[in-house]
Amino acid sequence: MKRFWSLFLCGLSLFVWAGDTLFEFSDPSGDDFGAGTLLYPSSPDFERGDLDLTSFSAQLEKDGVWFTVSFRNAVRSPKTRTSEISGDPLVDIARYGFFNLNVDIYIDTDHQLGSGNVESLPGRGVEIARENAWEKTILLTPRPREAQSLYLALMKGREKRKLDRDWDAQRAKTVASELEAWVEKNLFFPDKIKVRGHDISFFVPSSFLGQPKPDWGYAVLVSGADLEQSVNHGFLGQKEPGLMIMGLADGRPRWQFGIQPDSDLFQPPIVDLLANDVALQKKMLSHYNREQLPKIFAVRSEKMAPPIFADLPKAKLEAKATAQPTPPAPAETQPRVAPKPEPENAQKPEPPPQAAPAPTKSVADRLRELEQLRKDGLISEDEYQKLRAKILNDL
Ligand SMILES: [Ca+2]
Repeated sequence: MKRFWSLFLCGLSLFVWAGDTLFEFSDPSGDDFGAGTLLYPSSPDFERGDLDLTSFSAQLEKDGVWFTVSFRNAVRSPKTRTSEISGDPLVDIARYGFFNLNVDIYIDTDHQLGSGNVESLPGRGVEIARENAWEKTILLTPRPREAQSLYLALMKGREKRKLDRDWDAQRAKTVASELEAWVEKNLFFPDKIKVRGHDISFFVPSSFLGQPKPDWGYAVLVSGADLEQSVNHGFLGQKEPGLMIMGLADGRPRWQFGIQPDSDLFQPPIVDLLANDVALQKKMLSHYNREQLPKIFAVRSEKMAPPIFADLPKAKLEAKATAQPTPPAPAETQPRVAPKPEPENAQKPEPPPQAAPAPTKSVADRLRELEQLRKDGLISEDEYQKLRAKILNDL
């Protein structure tokens, strides 16, 4: 009889009801330094503590879930700020009450090794551990609509490069509709958002998420938001920009995260992540080499066993970057559309190229890329004209 009751209670705990708190995970304070050496941008729009995650919780509602991320500092408001690029009020582009951070949430719903995706969003420079391969991803970002179109444009670009000469108008159409369908099922960009004090809450409907189970795993990454990426012509020369994320640079730049002297520029630009101890966060973000991106493990419950890190071959650990300004790009070999479980002997990601400075683009190339951005709907007519004038100025 005792056995029956414990089985019954076990089964019961797999269900949650509207109004229930699904979970509340806490994260240590004072660890908003990535692997230990990240420095905040020198811009007054950032201060230590802004991106310091202190808890992640979820409340079940009738038709979805309200997730809440809390930070050590009160959430910074875009009110009274102006864009350094266009001079427009920041509230015009960051309309949801916050502007300087992104939170990525990768959810593992089935706990099957290798079932799901391990690739993170562009520019994160990490992958999700195969043990926690994700089925659903949520990106909380100050410009969700723009992030979604930028994501689609980036993925379309990847497919185009892959298909190369086989790319034509018909192919472009098919790829675009496949990508849209894939994004609708797998990625969500919340736009129902409440900012209160230190908290940002955001709603994710059950039409996307399904019925959440208490044993789902969550990998949560906090990064700096590059708000005006789509209008920053600096990225026009790069192969593939990140998705609304600030990268790393030497020293203490104004609009990027810096690193302490002698630390590795290849480290991921992740400022904080959900892990119940700081040592584990440092380990996850620093355990990588040229062929292996840092692996992020999901949090499932406070009592779960700590992840085990496989030894990395020592010979490959000399990956000390000196001039590569961005973290290694996710390997193109990992399929983004209709992903399949990764076989044990899957091809390793290509090592990032040796630190070669990106070639300076000609004015004509930059104008063509700008034209493409306008065509893709990533910039407004006004932004287009301003940037065009800027580029022509360089002549
Ligand atoms: Ca923290």
